[in-house]
Amino acid sequence: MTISRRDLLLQTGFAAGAAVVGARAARAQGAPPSVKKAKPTTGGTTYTPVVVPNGTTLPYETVGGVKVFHLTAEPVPHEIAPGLKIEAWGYNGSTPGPLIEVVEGDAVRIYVTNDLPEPTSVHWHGVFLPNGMDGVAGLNQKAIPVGKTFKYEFTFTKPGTFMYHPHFDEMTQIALGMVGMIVVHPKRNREKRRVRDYSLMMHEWEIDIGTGRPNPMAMNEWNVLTFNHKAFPATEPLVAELGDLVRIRLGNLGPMDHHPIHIHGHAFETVYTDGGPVPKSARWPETTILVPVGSVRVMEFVADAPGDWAFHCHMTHHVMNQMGHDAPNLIGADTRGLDAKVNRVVPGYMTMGASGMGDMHGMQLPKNSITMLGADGPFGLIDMGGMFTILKIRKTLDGAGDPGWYEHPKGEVADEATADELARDGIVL
Ligand SMILES: [Cu+2]
Repeated sequence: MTISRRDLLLQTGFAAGAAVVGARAARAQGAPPSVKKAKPTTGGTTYTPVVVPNGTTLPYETVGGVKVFHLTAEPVPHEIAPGLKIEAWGYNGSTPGPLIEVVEGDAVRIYVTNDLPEPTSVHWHGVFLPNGMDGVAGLNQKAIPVGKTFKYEFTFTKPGTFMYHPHFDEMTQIALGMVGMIVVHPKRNREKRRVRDYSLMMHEWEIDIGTGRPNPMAMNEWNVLTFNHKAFPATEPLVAELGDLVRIRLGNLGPMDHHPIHIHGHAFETVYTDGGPVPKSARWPETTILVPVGSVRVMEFVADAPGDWAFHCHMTHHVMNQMGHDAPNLIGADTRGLDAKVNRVVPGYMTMGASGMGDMHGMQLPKNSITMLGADGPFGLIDMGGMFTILKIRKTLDGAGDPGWYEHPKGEVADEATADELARDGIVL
């Protein structure tokens, strides 16, 4: 039986759920509501819209068969997580910029207005286009002066996942958040399952504690790591029902860092890079994929195990926030004498970190910082922040929103061993 994409959408109501999520995110960002409907495009192709956790999709108008988009590059106040607000730069009130979502073969006209305090340009990373539309200021075009609007015109000739970013003062503009994703759906869709399609952009920031302006001069001391410019627990979960095909499009336009992104409970295959589709014969199963700077990796797998599965960068500093860096190493140190002395002038003082960093959560945080955020989970503290989110797989979902914590079947949660169990299995303590 052949099931068309439109049938799937009608059967599942997934598009409607995505629209709600997108609209809510758009309002939160002060951006216009996103267009999240599956709609026929050139050639009658329909597609399952990509869900952008914590983000939006760029609306368009069709004029004479051409999809017309408008990006405005501008300063954007942004909240990385509750407690940390930054002065970022982005597009259309959003950082990262809204997703540009089109279909293979679409002709587009993308207007770019520059409301930044300096010139800019837009490079369409990975897209095949005429040289003069490639966006490298000085090489392919004049930089877009402050206050001016430029026009890019080309046709998306190959399907895939690509990105956009400035190619003028790249170090500053990218570090301040001017990045975005592009999804080009294939003209012919062959998916036989319902698809949950997600887009996540990775980024790293240096935000000194108490400050709100990310430091573009940083080269190594990144201390805030994000998915779609949010640090856990502000990252919206990814959701799927058992049997769904999950596609996660990972883009890395961070300034300097590569990210080994790891999934729990499942293995995936990489089906696209920003170069195009990966042939079936060249795929292999993975649980971690390195996404280098300036790259896209698109993973696919079938959601075949219910639960709340961690999905995160495996670099341990990348699931920490600001306090995980530059702190003195006191692990194993006996600081009791020091504590007693400091207590004479600072009553209640206690040196943190002597038995590891887990005890630092819950300490009083400096102003505008997420030094040790973490989050309350169903079993206590989840002591990771930063580039961390949760894939929530359920037998059935009520819409595309957060279904809450997973309820484990009895006997399927690790817990303290009883004396009887230890004795039965000959474990001597
Ligand atoms: Cu990382």
